[in-house]
Amino acid sequence: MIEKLKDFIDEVQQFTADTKEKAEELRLKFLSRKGILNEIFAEFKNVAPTEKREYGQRINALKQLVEKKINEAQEKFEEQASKPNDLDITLPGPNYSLGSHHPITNVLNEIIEIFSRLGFTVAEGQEIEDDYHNFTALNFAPEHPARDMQDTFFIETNPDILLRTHTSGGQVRVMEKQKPPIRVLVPGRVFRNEAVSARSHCIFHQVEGLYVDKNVSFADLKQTLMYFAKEFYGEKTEIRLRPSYFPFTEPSAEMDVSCSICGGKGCGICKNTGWLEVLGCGMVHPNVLRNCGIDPEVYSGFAFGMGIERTAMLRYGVTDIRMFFENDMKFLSRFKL
Ligand code: 2NL
Repeated sequence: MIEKLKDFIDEVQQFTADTKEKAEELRLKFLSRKGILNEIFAEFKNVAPTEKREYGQRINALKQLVEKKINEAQEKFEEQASKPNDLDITLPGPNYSLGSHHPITNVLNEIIEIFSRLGFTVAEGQEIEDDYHNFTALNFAPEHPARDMQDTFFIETNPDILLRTHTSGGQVRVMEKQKPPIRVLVPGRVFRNEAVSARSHCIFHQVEGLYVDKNVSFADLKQTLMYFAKEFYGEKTEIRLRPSYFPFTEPSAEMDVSCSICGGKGCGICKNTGWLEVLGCGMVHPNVLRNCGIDPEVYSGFAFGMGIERTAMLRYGVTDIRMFFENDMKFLSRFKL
């Protein structure tokens, strides 16, 4: 009997709990209800009276040894769990991933910054406009094709309310409220009922500018836009004005800048012309001034408008306008500063 106990003590002494499972195995084998220790205690009554004392001492020693081994193992595992030994707390933490402005915001801010140096301030119109501010005040004839459902999104229940097709209604509202001199930029989202493709979208952004005062001339228009072109597209940029037509300006023009990609020599971007069309402009039509309560005999003005997506495509070499609306993280992260 005593020999058997000695063997168990040897066995437990040699035991090292390298896994939780092994420690649990040891506990089950010795300490559970049907475990070895209970078995040995049950044998106690059969032990010869002379051996009872030694037998009892060895049982206690075995029990304490098993408990000690299990406690040691538990402490070791707890320590490992709370302090994984591969964690180096002196290493720098992961970098925060900073967001960035949308490329449309970047380009718009740059345009605003340039014109603000010439005294232009910013006004915001409203995306939901009425027919008067979007068309009538701007000298659109009653049957003008832009008023067609095909081109403009109207509110179904009220054909007088629509999604603005340009930001000009914003300038009309400024002229209604404010006396000249007026120098204002109106940026914003505009809507056209058109098929979406790589080159055009039914939603896009525009920035328009308006300057009204006494003696504002076409020369002022040209000089202002040339300053903008050189600031935005580069010092060496040249401009050219071609005659055009808008209901709200007379005369009207389109402005081209010398191609900033090839320097005017001709390339794929400017389709070998050396020129890029960047904005429309003109002298504010007398009817428009009159509609806004400004006397065209006393005041004159110029106005211009440009598409921001178009401008951003040129600036960043983006070939599909739809990329600006997809919120594709790979695309957007290209514009981190
Ligand atoms: C373009 C052309 C243009 C205007 C916008 C304007 C506004 C008022 C009066 C007169 Cl209130 N004109 N705006 C003038 C000429 C051209 O935009 O191609 N935009 C993308």
